[in-house]
Amino acid sequence: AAELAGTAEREAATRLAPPAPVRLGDVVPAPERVTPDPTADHLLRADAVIRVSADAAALAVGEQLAALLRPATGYPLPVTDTAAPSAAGGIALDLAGDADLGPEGYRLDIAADGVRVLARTAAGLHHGVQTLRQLLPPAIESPIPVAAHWALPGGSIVDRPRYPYRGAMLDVARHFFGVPDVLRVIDHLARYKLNHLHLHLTDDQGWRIAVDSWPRLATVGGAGAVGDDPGGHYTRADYRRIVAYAAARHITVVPEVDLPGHTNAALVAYPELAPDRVAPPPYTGTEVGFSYVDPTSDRTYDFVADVLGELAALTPGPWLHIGGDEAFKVPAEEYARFVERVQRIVGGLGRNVIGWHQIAPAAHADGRLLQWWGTNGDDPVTAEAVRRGAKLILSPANHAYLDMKYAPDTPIGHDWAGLIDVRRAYDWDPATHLTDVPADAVLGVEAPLWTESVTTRAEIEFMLLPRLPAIAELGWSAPATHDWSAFRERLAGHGVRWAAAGITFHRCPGVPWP
Ligand code: TNX
Repeated sequence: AAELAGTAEREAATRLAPPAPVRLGDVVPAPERVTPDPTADHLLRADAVIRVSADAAALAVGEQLAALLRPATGYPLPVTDTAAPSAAGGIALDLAGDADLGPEGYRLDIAADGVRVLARTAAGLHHGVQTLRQLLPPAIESPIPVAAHWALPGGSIVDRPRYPYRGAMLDVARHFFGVPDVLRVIDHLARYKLNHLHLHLTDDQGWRIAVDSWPRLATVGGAGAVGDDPGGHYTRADYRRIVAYAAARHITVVPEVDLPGHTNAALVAYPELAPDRVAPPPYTGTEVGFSYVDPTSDRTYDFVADVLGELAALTPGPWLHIGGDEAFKVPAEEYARFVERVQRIVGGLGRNVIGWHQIAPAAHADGRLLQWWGTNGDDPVTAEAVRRGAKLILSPANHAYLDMKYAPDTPIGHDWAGLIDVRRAYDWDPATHLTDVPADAVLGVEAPLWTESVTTRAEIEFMLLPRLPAIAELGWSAPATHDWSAFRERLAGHGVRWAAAGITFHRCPGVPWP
């Protein structure tokens, strides 16, 4: 009888309910296949249960879903790995689904009597949860309970990513950002289904990661920042916290130690690495290309092996980024020999090397990735490295550099690669961007945020949003979904979400923000 009453109650609620305020297709990045069923809207109930396959990683995704939904709904949303109680309903996260969903895909079914996410992996469930979250009313972002009709639009979504590497970079060297800021950036990545966080850990102005075998790198080299702003560094425990928080959101941390240039901070700490063995003064400006570690000294390679060895031990992901950009003072031959030797060190640590595309002329190493940040897609040196086996991450500076200004009046940022409004961030195709590079050489995309002029969390968010979702969509969504006018409509709804969540963003023109 109790069950019957429950059913009647549900039916009454469905009859009285207004339609779900969000449409099934209003998702960023755009899903591959969306099949709405307006008769199947689902009303999340106060007694809903989150039922998850009995698997630790899947249960962790279930707990995160509950943590996302509890503050605004005020519902208890218990997470269980046991069969649903008789009143079914609620949300199921199932490790099942067709093989063609791949390692990150998911299927989401929303029906009047329940919601189900199917995926072959916990990563797929995680991405499905991000979609689910976007389909609830924007008030779901509120940190405190809101009285709302928590409706989800009926139908199904089948979705998987276009590229396996979808990233963003945060430069913590020019300005230092503490662990809470980095975790917050990870949240933004997770929301848009990005799966790599590249941390630019070292540069002329600061060394930001503790290295036990070379302790002065962090204590001395990490002391300053651009413009005499406060420095800082991550302890090993800090870095582990970042890695674990990212991993829980199916994001791989890619640590970068920029070599052989961009090393003034290291030289201040250890003058023995400098070509003239003399400590330079700490650097707080924003010029590039003047510093380098001595590529002809064995001591330099001890340093590189120690630093990368410690970093590899702290980093579960397969990548170590060795920088390689703008070493203007190192002769080409010496530079190539340096990069080749460092590539061997990385290989010896069982990791794949990533470098900015300046490392292209060096010999190929197995699994090597070049991060291309040019502004002109006609780049024969990079194309040649691809013919020798390199794969690419695309970060074209005139589309994907989040430190570029949106418009001439943007209060912070650069313009050396041009102005990048959200349309410019969105309107390019990774598959055809480079001349004489086949589409299958592109592993994915990354949006770097350099921080010479970025000093606070709010400024990070201002530069990220709304451009990060544009790059995320290029990395995730099928080319057939690419459509600026549809994208800006979908994006517009996210402004309300960011506002509800207390996230700063740029209300740029060109997007119909409500
Ligand atoms: C170029 S992009 C750099 C960085 C600067 C950036 C500023 C790259 C690999 N090197 O050192 O921060 O421009 O936009």
